[in-house]
Amino acid sequence: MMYDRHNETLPRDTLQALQLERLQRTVERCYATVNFYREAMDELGVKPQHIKRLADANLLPFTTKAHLRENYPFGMFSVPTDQVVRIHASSGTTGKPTVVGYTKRDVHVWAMLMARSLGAAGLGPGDRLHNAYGYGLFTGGLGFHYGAEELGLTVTPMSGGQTHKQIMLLKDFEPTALGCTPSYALNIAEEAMELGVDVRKLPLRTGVFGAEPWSEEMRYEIESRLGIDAVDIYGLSEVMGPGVAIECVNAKKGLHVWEDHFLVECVDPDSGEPLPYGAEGELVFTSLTKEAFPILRYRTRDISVLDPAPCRCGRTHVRMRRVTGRTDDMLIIRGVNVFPSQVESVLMQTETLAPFYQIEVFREHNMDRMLVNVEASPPLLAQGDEALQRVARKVAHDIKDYIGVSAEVAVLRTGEVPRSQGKAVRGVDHRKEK
Ligand code: DLL
Repeated sequence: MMYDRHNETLPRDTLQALQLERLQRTVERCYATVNFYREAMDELGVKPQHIKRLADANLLPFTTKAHLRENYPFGMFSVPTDQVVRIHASSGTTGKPTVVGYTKRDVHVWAMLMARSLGAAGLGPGDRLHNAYGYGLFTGGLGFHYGAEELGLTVTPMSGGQTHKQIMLLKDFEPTALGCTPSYALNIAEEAMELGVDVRKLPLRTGVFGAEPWSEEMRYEIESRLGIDAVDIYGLSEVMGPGVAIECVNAKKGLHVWEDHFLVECVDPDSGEPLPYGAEGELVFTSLTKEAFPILRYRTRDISVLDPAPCRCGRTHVRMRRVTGRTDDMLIIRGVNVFPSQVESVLMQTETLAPFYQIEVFREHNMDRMLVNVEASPPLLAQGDEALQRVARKVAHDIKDYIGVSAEVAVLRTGEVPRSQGKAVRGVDHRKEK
């Protein structure tokens, strides 16, 4: 497999010609080998030969998580299972997980795209990656692992958890890069401080964080606590895993979507109609090179905006704005749409707070009530209860001001908000409990 790094800077018309050719092959493959796609396309009266331009992608059926569940476990595979060398599955909070498969070539393409992603984050041979993404059915651990090896980094396959041990290895192995969720990075930073280890003094210089939404304010918090550059990496198992898109360390402004391997669209989450560049909507991905598990127009439920403006790094691939949240995570509070990341932005701008928070929503007497639990920083704690309440009132006021929703704010003591080992649970909606 060629490394195809030159694809990162292809002129857009050349890139789009490549996309069209790959899209046509993918659609043919899906129609010929996956019953679900053949039936869905027949129902819409679409044949592979109808795809003549990239814009014709919107003739194709959408794929949703429900479709994947209905075809559990291997019904969406496009190759006999003896050609599948790897299986991953996304956890799924209820019921059966979503299962994805990879051929040998798929694993290789993924490794190459992850290598490309880590390269965009400024890493290269000689760097050492401490990989604290979970290994297992989750794509984070192995996705980073193969990509880092492909790029020639030294990888420590630490996986998540055992935070004290993580800190010992960060000190002793002197990695230059850290991979984990942003919430876990903060957990590590906090425990390191408790153990008297100043991470800022270690050789660590880059963090590649993703798998959950995080705000720009959270980036500053992480960068200053760990003394590193923090870049945002995006991906999802249904489309491949980590490495679908990443910020370049040069600009840290929007994530380049590797368009030679994925066709990305942004659609209206309600109507499914494609939106123009610059409009906020739901990301939809079509794989262009996958063999075992090709996917057409997957509805991610992730909200973002696409920006085709040239980037100072020279890459020509479209950038997606950091994902502020999933439509599933959006809390509707008295008719106002609230993403946890919006609350996070307000909290992180309050200097006296620590970066640990969780939002709870209740319904009482037919009224929604939002409670924001957030921890005080040690200096604020030292000032006593009166000070905590003053900050709580100020934050409630700011939330009302910026987001337009009334919230109660509880400023708590260190350790009172649950710590994350992987993907943090930011919103707990008690209204859904029976
Ligand atoms: O989280 C893959 C991944 C691993 C990405 C490691 C980055 C780093 P899933 O478990 O299938 O795959 O979850 C995918 O996580 O649809 C988003 O809602 C969310 N997500 C992933 N990356 C980001 C990010 C991995 N950078 C789901 N910002 C996606 C916001 C993200 N949300």
